[in-house]
Amino acid sequence: MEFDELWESLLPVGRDPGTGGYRRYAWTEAEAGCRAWFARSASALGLGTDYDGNGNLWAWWGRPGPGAIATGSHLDSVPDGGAFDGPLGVVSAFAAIGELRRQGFRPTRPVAVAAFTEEEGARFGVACLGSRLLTGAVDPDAARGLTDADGVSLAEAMREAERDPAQLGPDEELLASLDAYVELHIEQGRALAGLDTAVGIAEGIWPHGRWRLEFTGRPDHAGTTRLADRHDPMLPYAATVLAAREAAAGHGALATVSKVVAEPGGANGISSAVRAWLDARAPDQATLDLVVDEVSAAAQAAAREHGVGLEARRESVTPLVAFDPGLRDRLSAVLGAGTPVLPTGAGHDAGVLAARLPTAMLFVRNPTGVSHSPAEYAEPADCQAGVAALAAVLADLAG
Ligand code: HGY
Ligand code: MN
Ligand code: MN
Repeated sequence: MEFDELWESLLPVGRDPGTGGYRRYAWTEAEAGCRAWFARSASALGLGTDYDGNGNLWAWWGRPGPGAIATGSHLDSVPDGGAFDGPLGVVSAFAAIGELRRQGFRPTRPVAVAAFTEEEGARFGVACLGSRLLTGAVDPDAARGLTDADGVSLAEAMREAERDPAQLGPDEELLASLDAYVELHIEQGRALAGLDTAVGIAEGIWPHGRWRLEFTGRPDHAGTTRLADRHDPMLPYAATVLAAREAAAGHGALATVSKVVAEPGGANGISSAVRAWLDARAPDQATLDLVVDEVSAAAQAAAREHGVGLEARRESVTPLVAFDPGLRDRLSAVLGAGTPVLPTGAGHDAGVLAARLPTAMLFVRNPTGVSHSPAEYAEPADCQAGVAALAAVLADLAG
């Protein structure tokens, strides 16, 4: 199948008709639709689909085994995500294999297409959960106990989808069979936008992480409680949002508080609790630590000032990733020495797998740089250029 047909067939799955964004959360019906699409697309190429114990999907061109070259990305989305973040890598992987087949190319090694589960961490909070479990970066017991916003655990959600959560955990045999992983992804910035090239190569990923902050106050009446008598968790929460912005601006980093839940959520009452998530990213670990320390000190000081409790918990962190220099050079040799090499602040499964095997990434130009939004976009010709680049890289690595 060619790119357009694959792309069009995935496009309607999990799209919210109101916003035009995607809500493809791990182990939901929308995501099951994506998994079914994956199996159908693999089968149209004559490839079978396997699940690993962590719920990641694998389609194999050739018999699974040592020396394999893997490609792919993820199919889950953030709330109201765009069509490209994740799916572009999976669709391009199948399209590249189709293209290589048409060219009469025969791989001398197995080639695998992977779709990693819960890459965004949108449902259970831990980003790149599928690849972290695969590599042993997350404890399977802790993972089974993760819960979504409705209190449903990962173990329950997997059982509901007829997968066995007892199988969660590192898969050394699968990892040992992979010689390299190359993930194609839409660029989540505008570095390529002004250039006359549609495809870039990733240099590395900024260290980043996600922290959950729970401010606990005392619920009371908004119309009768004197200001001096309140223990309002909304106030230290607000101070924390501003402190995050200030710390990021002061250190050349990024910090965002975007997800927030106020309990019980009455317009005429003081909240009992406010839960918020801090996302912080920086070019190096020392800067990231500094930003997080400053935000956390400000949150604690504001919580104290308002007589509010504060519990902070780290949900997921990814240290600095420098993609394998040898593999990167090989990609440059295939795509041309002038191919731009770009850093990114966005996390990827390729960054997690980098701890265990050589990994690399290709970025496809994003004219506006917008991502994690229904407005995310790449030109069809640039997507085709991405497929051609990935096909050339796979031919080089697996030929
Ligand atoms: O959140 C991220 O960095 C990514 O898009 N998963
Ligand atoms: Mn994303
Ligand atoms: Mn992604």
